[in-house]
Amino acid sequence: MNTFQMDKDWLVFHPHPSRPSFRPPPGAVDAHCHVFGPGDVFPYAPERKYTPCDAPAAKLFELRDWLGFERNVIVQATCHGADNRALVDALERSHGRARGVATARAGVSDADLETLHAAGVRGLRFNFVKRLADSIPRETLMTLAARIAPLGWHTVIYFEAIELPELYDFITSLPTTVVVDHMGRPDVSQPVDGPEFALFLRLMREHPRIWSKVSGTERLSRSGPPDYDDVVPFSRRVVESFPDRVLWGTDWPHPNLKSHMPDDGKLVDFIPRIAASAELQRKLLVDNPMRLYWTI
Ligand code: 0GY
Repeated sequence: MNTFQMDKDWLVFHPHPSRPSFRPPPGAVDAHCHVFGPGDVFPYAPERKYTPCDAPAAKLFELRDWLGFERNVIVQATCHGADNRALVDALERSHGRARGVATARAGVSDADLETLHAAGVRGLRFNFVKRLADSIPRETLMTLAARIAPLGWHTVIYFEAIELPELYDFITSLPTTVVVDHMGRPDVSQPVDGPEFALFLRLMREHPRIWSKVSGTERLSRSGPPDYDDVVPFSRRVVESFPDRVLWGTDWPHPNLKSHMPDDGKLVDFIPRIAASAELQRKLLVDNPMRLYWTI
């Protein structure tokens, strides 16, 4: 029996995504997705801000195959706190076809980090989205980043655009490669050439160690499905300006979406609209994630 009841307004992932018309290039990586539970095997964290539906590894790998991807990067979500067991289990079940981004607290031992590395973890995620995670002192995060740097790991950062001015110096002083989730969550009702997104583009332009995921389309869009037109100029700008530092992911199982649940096949069909050439698509889906996750 599952002891965890998902939140009443929780939207469950799409049961039958369509087969995408766009065929990802051979070796494509879905570089932002999660596994949840199952809660009766891998309990959700007491400090979580939401209780999701279970979204186990087997379902994720079914989706990977259906959409035409070969690999996944599984990102620890806040509902599991710093308990990475569900993530590690999924990595083991992937037989080398998944890498992970974990969450750790100050007390993590070197042996724990080495165990995570052996399982396929290559980064730590710092979550600054206030509705998702309690704040952790910057010094603690900086110390963690300094500890993972020698392992060749990177830092994944999740924040809202409005927080960027305050986070800017912290992000740029991290001693690792930094990957920003969902382009720093821009407000896409503002112009792509407006001051808010300009700051994000400046961050990327002036700091070659900073990468961006051009994922989260369904999350950022105000115009909504099926076309998510308002996100296109933002994602396109990032892909075309920084073709060697971008990653794409489904964001399955789409935690905390309240308005609609996307059809993952349609999200894959969005890719050619933001990466128009075969070369950009190969960098986004194959070369970049392989370099970051499979060469160390
Ligand atoms: C995402 C988004 C969300 C959730 C989490 O760790 C998490 O709980 O990342 C969100 O609610 O925006 O894309 O991973």
